[in-house]
Amino acid sequence: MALREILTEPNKLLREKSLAVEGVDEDLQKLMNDMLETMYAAPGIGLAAIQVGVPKRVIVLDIRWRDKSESTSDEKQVERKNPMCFVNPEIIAKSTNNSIYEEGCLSVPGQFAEIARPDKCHVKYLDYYGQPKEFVAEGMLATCIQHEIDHLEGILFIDYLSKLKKSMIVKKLTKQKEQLDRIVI
Ligand code: GNR
Ligand code: NI
Repeated sequence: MALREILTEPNKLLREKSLAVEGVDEDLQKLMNDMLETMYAAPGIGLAAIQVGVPKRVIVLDIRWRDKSESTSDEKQVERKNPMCFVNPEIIAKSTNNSIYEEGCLSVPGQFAEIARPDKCHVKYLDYYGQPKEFVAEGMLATCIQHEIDHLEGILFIDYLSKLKKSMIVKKLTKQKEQLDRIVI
């Protein structure tokens, strides 16, 4: 496994449409393992392949579930890893009800905004082994899957904000990048 570099806005690659994967082979499984390692290290709860510069329709997620049954006197919660991989994910149905979550994105560092999205979605995909699967995501998981599938279309959560808010964020990120470039030189 290896850590990969996460691209940040503004970056043309993040606006590219990712291509469907033909089938799951060892190389693609290695990509998914690297993406999970990169996501955990960030840390984040989801990652699309294009965020590490690979324009393939692959996403990984881990909405860690906290196990309260094992809580100690300190009400510590046991966090278990629950990695999920989705190849060629497609939303085949979504609810008309929306829910609002505060979203962030590893490609839009330090920026957060409340975004409304359908609160349930039915997703069709290939799993880590290339097996066709379907499931219904709800709540935070539904938001996260839609956020990741947006990446495959070159869409970022800031695209849902007003022009003014979005341009302020992009300006900030551009400045940050220019400052980083100066330090590197
Ligand atoms: O780590 C992440 N947190 C998050 C929070 C709310 C909604 C979506 C996300 S996904 C994000 C990681 C990321 O950028 N995935 O593309
Ligand atoms: Ni993101």
